[in-house]
Amino acid sequence: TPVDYIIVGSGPGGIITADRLSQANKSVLLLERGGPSTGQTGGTYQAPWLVGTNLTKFDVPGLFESMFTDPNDFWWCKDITVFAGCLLGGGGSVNGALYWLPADQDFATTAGWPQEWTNHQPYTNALKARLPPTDAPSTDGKRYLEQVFDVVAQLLIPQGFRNVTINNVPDDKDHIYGYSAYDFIKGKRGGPVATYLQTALARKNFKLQLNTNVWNVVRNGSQITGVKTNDTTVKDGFYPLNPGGRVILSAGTYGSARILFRSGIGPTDMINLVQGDPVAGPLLPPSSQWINLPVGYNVSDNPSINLVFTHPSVNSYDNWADVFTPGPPPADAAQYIASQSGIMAQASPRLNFWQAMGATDGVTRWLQGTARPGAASVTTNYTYNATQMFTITAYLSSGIKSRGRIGINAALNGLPLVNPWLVDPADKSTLIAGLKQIAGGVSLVPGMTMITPDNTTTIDAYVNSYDPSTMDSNHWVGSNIIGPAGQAVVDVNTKVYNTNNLFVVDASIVPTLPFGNPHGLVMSMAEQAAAKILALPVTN
Ligand code: 6FA
Ligand code: ABL
Repeated sequence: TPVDYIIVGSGPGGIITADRLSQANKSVLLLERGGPSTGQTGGTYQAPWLVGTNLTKFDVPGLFESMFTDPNDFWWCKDITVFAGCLLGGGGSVNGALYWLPADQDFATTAGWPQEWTNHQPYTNALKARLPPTDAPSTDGKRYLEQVFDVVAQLLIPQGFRNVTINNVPDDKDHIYGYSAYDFIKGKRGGPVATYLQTALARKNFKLQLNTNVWNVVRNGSQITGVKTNDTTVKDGFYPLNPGGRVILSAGTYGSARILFRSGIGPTDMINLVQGDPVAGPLLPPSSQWINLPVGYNVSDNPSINLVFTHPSVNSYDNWADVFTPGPPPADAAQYIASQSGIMAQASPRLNFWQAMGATDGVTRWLQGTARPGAASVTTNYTYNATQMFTITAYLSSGIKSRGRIGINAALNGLPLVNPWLVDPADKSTLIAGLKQIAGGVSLVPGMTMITPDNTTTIDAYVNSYDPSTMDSNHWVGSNIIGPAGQAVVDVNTKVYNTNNLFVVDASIVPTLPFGNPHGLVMSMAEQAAAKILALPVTN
């Protein structure tokens, strides 16, 4: 049966949009290529120590680091070369859940947003009301494994940093630090799946369909009539729209770009790759109907560099190596199962900090730090005690100028075509200055040692030889950038240029990276996009 809105992808962008449109009495079909995630959604993938509960890998915050070490990693999109979540909830079901309410500057025109988007407060407030952040996710309200917080605070205080509750002062991002904040709820993964999706599911005019991969939109010139999927139970895999209906792509920065290419929308080189594919090629509209837009350009991701330290007070929690199997220390497992409290009720980060940095080009950039027990990799000639190691990841956030390009290859897999990290020389010198400042404070903290890089490697040399793929922060935005005609992919209402009824609402429309890890901004943006789409008269 035809619907008013087909939304493609159930990440943070898609779920919130679907909930708000269905709340306005539109008939909404949410198509998701992956399967269930949390126990509440019918997910069943469990750590052995959780058998007998309804808690899946995706529910338990303390299992976050095992996303990167579990050999059965079915949740990643296998046809995208960088990390992207292909399951209900998208990236929001596998991420670290660090959750920052956007600052005014994150939606400013200086950040590339159209003037009409700058009044984000009503939408951010709506988000906060549905999904309040917490920096004490354990159900007993206590904080656990806080040694890293204490040590890094000792590093920051002499450098003039102040301790704040970060989400209480979103605009205050210079020389501040605080507890890591999350969108966990009651000691479990919360996010849009546990909140917005549940209110949508209660409505008769909303339907969620899993395991349905959208290949392309079906269109007649600028008019979209529905979507083509891999679903063999419906004729031609086709899902139709009502007259006046709309398709909203929320398939993520890589996923939505690929659907556009496969629909004949984007740069010609990408559509030509689609044309060469035996399955996708014949589904393209005739080349006279191709729409040339800068899909895949203007992409950014925070460049991030890890520094690894040890301190005698720190408990690296065995570098999270055992949390999935055989399981965390028995007392921690029992505590979590009994009451969703304790160490397993939180993901790995313990402290976040921000600082404004001047740069040689006169443009301010912000440094964000995330500190956590354990380390992803250590290269050192020190002998060190692995049970005492911890990491500070330094991200360059707002103000970065570097941009890259993403696209597809001949197999139609999504991938970066031009890496977006530290292309701009002032981005690079600013991040290096930030790293040097962190490293320079270490000697003031008794017992703290920086082991990667070690004393034979300068910060400059460390950055210069850093594997670009590990500079990836998983914060990809911009492939379907919002902005003016002739420069952008979507207009001020998130409608794809030169189409009547095709929209994009996900990280891909974000013009520049916000201060923090981006999914909080993406969710506020979806609140605002849904309002703009509902207000837009139907013209088709
Ligand atoms: N952001 C934060 O704010 N805090 C974090 O701690 C954080 N950590 C991570 C992280 O640890 C990892 C490993 C990753 C990958 C990302 C992290 N992020 C973090 C970034 C954050 O998760 C993303 O910015 C956010 O999820 C973006 O939301 P979107 O709605 O734009 O897109 P998603 O990729 O989440 O969802 C797309 C959905 O569409 C998926 O469910 C996918 O399966 C589905 N889909 C894709 N193609 C499709 C198709 N053709 N047909 C049907 N469904 C499709
Ligand atoms: C984020 O926003 C990043 O996208 C993730 O990369 C980050 O997690 C989480 N938040 C938490 O800060 C890191 C893990 O802690 C590392 O162990 C892992 O190697 C890395 O992601 C992979 O990108």
